[in-house]
Amino acid sequence: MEKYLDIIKKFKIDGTVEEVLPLGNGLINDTLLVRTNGLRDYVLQRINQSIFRDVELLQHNIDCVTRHLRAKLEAAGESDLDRKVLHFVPCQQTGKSYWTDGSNWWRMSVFIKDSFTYDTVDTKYSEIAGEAFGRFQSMLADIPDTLGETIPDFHNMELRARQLHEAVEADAAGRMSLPEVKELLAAILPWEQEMCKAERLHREGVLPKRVCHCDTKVNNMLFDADGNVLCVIDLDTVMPSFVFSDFGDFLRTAANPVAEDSPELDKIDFRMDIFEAFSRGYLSSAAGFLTAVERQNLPYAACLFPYMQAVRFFTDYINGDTYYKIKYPEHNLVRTRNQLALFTSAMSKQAQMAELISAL
Ligand code: GN1
Ligand code: MG
Repeated sequence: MEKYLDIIKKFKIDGTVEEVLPLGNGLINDTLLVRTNGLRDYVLQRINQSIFRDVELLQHNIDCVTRHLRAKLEAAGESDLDRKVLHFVPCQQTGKSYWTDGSNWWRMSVFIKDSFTYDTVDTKYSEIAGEAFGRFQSMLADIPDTLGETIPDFHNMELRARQLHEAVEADAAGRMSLPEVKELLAAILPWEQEMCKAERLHREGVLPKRVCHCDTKVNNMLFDADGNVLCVIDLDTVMPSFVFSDFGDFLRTAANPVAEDSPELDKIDFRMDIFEAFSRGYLSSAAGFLTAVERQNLPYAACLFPYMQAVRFFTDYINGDTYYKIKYPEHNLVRTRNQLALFTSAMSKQAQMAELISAL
């Protein structure tokens, strides 16, 4: 705890710190809960600068988004705003929403009390989450600020495919000779062209970029004790992207009966009940702004995200585990197999997904 106190002092917080505890299970940043004797507790995060190269841009995006969402909620007469939109605490010296000593970047936000996250959700929660993510996108549709891409081409499948090819070529960790690696590569490659459809549609001028969340994992949504959505968290990746990002990434986590790193492949079956519930919720708030091309391609989005995640985990394994936090040496390989199994299952249900979407 001692090592954090000096950092916490840089921010304008109420009360005296009593405890600093680890929080959540993110794969990128370090996240801590700061308990105080005052009215509010806080979340302290060290931003992973090797991944988010331009932290000022990242915080600029977050400042714009939280300001815009807050103003919208306020105008709609909502109360309890500090629980419905993230509130970053200013730095004492600079007033900015982060503090840096030049090598590490930190930020603090108000901890949202009596809130819950879930790693798995039922159909009821999926529908609520779908409505909430659709509303999030629609509230941000008229944001006046220009947001930058905090990780350029973050969800660009062509880039992810290229990174895989480069990793294979470089073989930095000497893993390309492993039979299981060869086998996975052979299973991944045939789908590459088909999965790069979004970029083609964008080049043809029929698929727009909109402000998206880009990390709509189930556990990035806070619920209150009664099961109502409080707010969307983890805004690091909020940036212009295809709507597929938010639709696909939620289903990637929610429609998988097991965790993304579970080795129990035989349990993996893309859950159509979750797909239907989430789509119903999402379309109830997003139908107003979606184009026909976006809507028609939602089944593709449901397949794209497990595929892209498989490619990303696999690339990291080949590179020697330099990106995602791992708990054991084969972790990224297990994650790859899991995501590939989910992708295969989703692909087999594409026609059924399309029927459901057109019926909604
Ligand atoms: C990372 O840190 P976390 O768990 O919120 C990753 C996402 C992946 C996810 C896989 C910036 O998110 O894109 O989908 O892991 N975030 C970044 O669990 O790469
Ligand atoms: Mg996260």
